[in-house]
Amino acid sequence: MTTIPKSVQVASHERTVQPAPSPSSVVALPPDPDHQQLAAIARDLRFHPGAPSRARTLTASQVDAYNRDGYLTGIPILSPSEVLAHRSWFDGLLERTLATGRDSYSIRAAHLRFRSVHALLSHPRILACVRDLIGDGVVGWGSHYFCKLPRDGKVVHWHQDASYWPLTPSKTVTAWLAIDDSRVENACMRVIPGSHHLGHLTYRMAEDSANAVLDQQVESAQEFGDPVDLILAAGQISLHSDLLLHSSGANTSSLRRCGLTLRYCAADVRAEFGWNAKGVVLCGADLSGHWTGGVPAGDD
Ligand SMILES: O=C(O)CCC(=O)C(=O)O
Repeated sequence: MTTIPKSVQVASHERTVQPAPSPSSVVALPPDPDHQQLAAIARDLRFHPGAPSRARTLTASQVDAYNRDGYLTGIPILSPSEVLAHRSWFDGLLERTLATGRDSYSIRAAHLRFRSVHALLSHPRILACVRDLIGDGVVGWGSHYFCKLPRDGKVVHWHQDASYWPLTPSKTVTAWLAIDDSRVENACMRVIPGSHHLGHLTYRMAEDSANAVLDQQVESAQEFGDPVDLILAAGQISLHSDLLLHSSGANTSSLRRCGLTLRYCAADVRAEFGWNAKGVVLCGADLSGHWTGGVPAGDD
């Protein structure tokens, strides 16, 4: 794997209101495609189920549940001391980010900039779960902190991740790692079980851009089912399919709610618009050499 030089620009895959932060080490990637560009490429946006009979770390019934519901939750990954250490490193990063005028949702593609985040993206326990869902060849291509500050008022509208991404087929899964405890009161993520079977849903652009973290909104999402709150203790993950409808409300509490999204796809997924430069092969092989992301040199 190659080491990424400092001072190049990171493009984000998720459309937030603000661009990515630009402290010292930033990595050059092409800009995100807009919605017309995405609509113009052929994508296979269908759910691709995991194989319960091949599960090694998850149980076969967990893989069945993931296939049925589109998510799993409450999986322990980091010990209390490990999560404390990562939180205290992140607190410093957040402080530096806010000091540059960026917001608490602007730290993206962090695995290409920070060794600590690359280490979480390649965490053996997370990878073992992901492998059970998408197969042996696993590429880690995204990492984005969704950090809801106390009373910050921002919402994540109902959306499907795959809708934003120039990736095909949609064999991707997100591990949402709780950096803080994530509860209903501090606006944990919510999902609509089974909605990943509905294909690519119609969305509109969010009108409240000052309060919306992402710019797509699937209207009347709750007609597709009753939302489930994903309550997590710090150090646990949930896993969700790229087609699952999910959202989170405004944090009206005095407690911060930070989660790190770690994005994975199967090695046979193809990326357009240069997104292959974000992906690092973590398990198995990418014989085609499509994914060209590297390991950052350090943590600043
Ligand atoms: O953390 C949140 O509230 C939303 C996360 C999200 O939208 C995602 O994982 O794609």
